[in-house]
Amino acid sequence: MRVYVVIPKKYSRFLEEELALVRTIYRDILGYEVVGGRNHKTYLSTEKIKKLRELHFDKLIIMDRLKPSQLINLVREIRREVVDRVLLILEIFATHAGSREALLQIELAKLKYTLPLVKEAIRYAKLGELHGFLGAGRYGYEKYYLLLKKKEARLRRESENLRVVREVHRKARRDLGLPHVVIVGYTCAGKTSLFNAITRLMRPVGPEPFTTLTPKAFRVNYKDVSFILIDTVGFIRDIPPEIIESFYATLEEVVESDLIVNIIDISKPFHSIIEEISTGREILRRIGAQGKPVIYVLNKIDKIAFNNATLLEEISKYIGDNEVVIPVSCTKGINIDLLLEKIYMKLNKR
Ligand SMILES: Nc1nc2c(ncn2[C@@H]2O[C@H](COP(=O)(O)OP(=O)(O)OP(=O)(O)O)[C@@H](O)[C@H]2O)c(=O)[nH]1
Ligand SMILES: [Mg+2]
Repeated sequence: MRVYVVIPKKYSRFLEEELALVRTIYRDILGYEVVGGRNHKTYLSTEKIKKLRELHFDKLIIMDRLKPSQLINLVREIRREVVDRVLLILEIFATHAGSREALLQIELAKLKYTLPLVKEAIRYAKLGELHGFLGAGRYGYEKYYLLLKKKEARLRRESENLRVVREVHRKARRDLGLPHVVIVGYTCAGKTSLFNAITRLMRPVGPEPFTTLTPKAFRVNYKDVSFILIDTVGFIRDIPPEIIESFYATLEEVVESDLIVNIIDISKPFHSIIEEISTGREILRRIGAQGKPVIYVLNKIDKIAFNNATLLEEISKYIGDNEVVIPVSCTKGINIDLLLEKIYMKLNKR
């Protein structure tokens, strides 16, 4: 499967990251380009579409959020499959889902996103176009729509059941009276590496985005306290609200935690660091987790020039004077003990 990637100008500073997102699913990238203006009907300009038609790729990936009508118009114009950034993120999630619950959440999110597309497609299907788009081939769009609606209801029920099970588990943990410490952060910041460094477990880590989709909890004993440490799904910029809501099941852990450990990859360019901190804060705010005690962990210090005090200072300044900020390296085990000590102090203060 060979793909061609279109990246909107607003992401031109994060080109490599956006391409990394694509590469988690599509290894064979024929080429990419950054586009500026937007056509409200087809997203891409007529000239661009003409040019793209000549190229030999199987799928067009647009790293932006398209309106249903734009997506469908593009499929008709390019005559090949088109995937936008939301559908791509959902595809990544689907391939990494490690539990029935995660898979359910993703399927639900995908349905929520594709139902309006199918509705839009019904209009065109009546004209005999769009044969097979979104997998509707065998049914015809109207039947397909009803089928998806039914599926959605079934998934919702199953998901609700699983949520209840999760709730029971959490309650059982709560009944132990142990505080909950949850690690959050941008995807690839090193959440699982930190979880492993503290628990001495070997949960999978990796350079590609969204390695972890099923959060894990583990009991940690430190001095005279015990707490439950929880790993989570990573943040990403412009995460669509539908996905946030679908991941509420896992983000609930964050909302109900006693302490948040917010981990940041400081080996990235400065503008990315700043943007990731603010993306993280925005998501925490959206899920209603603002105002909780936070420890900021600046990870991967082994990758930056030793004693790069200015960088650390600049980041700390951005984070805010009253916050606890600790530079660490999860893979080299630097300052993990210091972090544990800070967690200990914060928990004792409660
Ligand atoms: N050099 C260096 N690399 C690190 C450090 N911590 C993590 N990494 C690397 O960063 C990558 C991502 O680490 P993960 O622990 O999987 O990150 P994550 O935040 O759990 O990522 P997702 O689950 O995909 O959201 C891996 O390749 C790790 O080996 C560190 O302190 N130094
Ligand atoms: Mg992880």
